[in-house]
Amino acid sequence: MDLVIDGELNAEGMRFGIVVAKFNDFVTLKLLDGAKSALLENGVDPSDITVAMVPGSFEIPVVADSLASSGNYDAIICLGAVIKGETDHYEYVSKGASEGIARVALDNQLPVMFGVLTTHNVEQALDRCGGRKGNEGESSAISAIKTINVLRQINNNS
Ligand code: INI
Repeated sequence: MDLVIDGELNAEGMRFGIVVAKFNDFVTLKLLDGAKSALLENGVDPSDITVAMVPGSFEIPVVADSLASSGNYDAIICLGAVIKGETDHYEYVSKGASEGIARVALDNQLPVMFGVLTTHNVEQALDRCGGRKGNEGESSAISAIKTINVLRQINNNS
């Protein structure tokens, strides 16, 4: 029979680092609220959540890497909002953030969530931080818990 490994949504005893970009904080602070609520609802102790603020999404990877390599966290949740402007800056910031975050995850063998919105306008961002399309912070927190539990099952079975 197939062995199917699936992560359950139980976060008791888990420790989380959250990195939040202050740029576009009218969006990112709502992502933070969503992420924290989801963690607390699923059993995380408030004292097991560390929040690190960074100036913009481009600075997320270096701080996420520092938290990840400390060994103090089961997952890192990265939250930002890159909103397209008139120049190419958006492309560089979103590429730096996404590629950097992916690298931090693999370099540290730790779930590092990409809760960075990359949208064409403010409306799309507002829809995704507690509006019509949910809250990306909340989804990232839930994904983090499930991924930790998948990795735990794999590592316990090997
Ligand atoms: N940072 C963001 O998080 N979102 C943006 O939309 C954004 N734009 O559009 O410029 C942004 N820029 C700042 C960037 O993340 C760095 O903080 C800055 O370039 C200094 O390294």
